[in-house]
Amino acid sequence: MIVRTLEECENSERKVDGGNWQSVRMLLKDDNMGFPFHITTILAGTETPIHYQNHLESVYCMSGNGEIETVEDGKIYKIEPGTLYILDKHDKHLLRGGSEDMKMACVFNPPLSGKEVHDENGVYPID
Ligand code: 9YT
Repeated sequence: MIVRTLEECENSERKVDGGNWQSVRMLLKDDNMGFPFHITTILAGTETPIHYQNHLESVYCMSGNGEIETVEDGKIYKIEPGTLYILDKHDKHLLRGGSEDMKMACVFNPPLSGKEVHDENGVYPID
């Protein structure tokens, strides 16, 4: 069994700064669970283009506010505590922080190995 706290992960290499966001990667590929688990903060007032061409991701909002726009159809979805969005079609999107930072719980398939940051197209490489 593995037990980790957010605090100890924040004070380790598991915390990654993506500029508009920070992610604490509490569970990663080398834990051999088949999925990762990240606590991500999306900074207020930011806009981040993301396109996970090599991954599926689900994101649950625990606090804060913001919105997500799917690029293909221009639809905008409000994000607030209790909202789960599921990028089941590798959806290209714009993620916007609102008036407060958003705290999100994120899982990916396949799992991340730990150091990934978005490339110029908002993509993570396949490990
Ligand atoms: C919601 C989202 O994808 N934010 C970017 C960071 C990502 N959650 C990560 O790498 O943990």
